[in-house]
Amino acid sequence: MKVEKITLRHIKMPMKAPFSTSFGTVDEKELLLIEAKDESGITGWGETVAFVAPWYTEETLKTTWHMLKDFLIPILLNKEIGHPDEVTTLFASIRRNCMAKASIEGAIWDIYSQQTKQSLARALGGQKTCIEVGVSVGIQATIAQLIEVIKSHLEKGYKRVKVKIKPGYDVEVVRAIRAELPNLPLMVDANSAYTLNDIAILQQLDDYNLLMIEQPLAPDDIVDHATLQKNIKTPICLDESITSYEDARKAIELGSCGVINIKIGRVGGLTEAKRIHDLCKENQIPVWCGGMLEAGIGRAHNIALTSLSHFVLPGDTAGSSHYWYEDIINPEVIVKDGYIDVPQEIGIGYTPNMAVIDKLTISKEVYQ
Ligand code: OSB
Ligand code: MG
Repeated sequence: MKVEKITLRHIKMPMKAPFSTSFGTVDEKELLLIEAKDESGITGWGETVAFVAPWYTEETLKTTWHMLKDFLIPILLNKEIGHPDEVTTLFASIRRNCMAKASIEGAIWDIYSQQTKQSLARALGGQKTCIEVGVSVGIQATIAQLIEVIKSHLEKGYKRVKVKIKPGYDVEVVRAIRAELPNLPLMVDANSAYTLNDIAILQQLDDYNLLMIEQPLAPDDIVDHATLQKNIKTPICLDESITSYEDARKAIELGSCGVINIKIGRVGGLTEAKRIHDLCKENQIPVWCGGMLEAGIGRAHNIALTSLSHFVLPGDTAGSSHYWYEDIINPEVIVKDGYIDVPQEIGIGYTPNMAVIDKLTISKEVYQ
């Protein structure tokens, strides 16, 4: 394939509820949609996951735009591409900027799956026909409110619940949830809010039968996480710290984690995500698919990835209606009894809803 035309749209979506972590709150989501058209007229879609501010990783909506416009799009336009894996090689001279790379690489995978007349899930090697999903609950104003929110999600069938923690909002929160919901599959995510000085607090969490504790320490650390893992029983799940296959290999070698959360944007694309999945499978490190409050295109890519066999734990890809009044795809992503059906149609299996996309578009640029 040769990509002849790329349209970038900057869209802004109102969220049903603000989402708060230890470092940031998102109350409306801004993102870039990448629409790439090849010489035969096939169109593939991608979505950026970077937030407006760099609180999760260093990338922002504007840095992804800059990278796409000034580096990544010029590299790809009119280049003959045999397989999406080649995109990673074409981008090898560009350091990091994983979310920018992943957004356009996802559009190439979409084109490739249509060109080869298979679902994106199948093109990636995924076999599952449905995936198990959990839900991530942001920091709430009170513990009582948090428990209410959790219960409402359980009624909808979600298979596990993740709650955000930060210093001062941790052991007490988990104790209160456990008192009400002793058998709930529960985990916590700190988004790097702790240091090794907090070992005593993190050890207290061992008493509450948590599935895992996600990213307790610094986003660029795997050494202190290895020390922490030796001192706590609960498995550590790395999120921010894993930005590549190499990061994952080293973290596994050091014993920095028992679980890895794979996010397509954080690791630079589906090809790298699949390599990390395969590595974890060989090393018996369970993986699950993380979320970045994606709109429909990103959500569709997550679902396809999660169809790979070693995504053995429920992910954070909740249904469209959990986040959005109106998603940008047709049909929307539906969760039934805690499961999402993996589309079997050619491509991502959802159609971009142009009426909604046009309504949400702030600006648009075409490159050809
Ligand atoms: O750390 O997994 C995270 C949302 C934004 C940024 C980082 C994270 C999250 C979530 C929510 O936990 C995942 C989702 O529902 O998409
Ligand atoms: Mg996380």
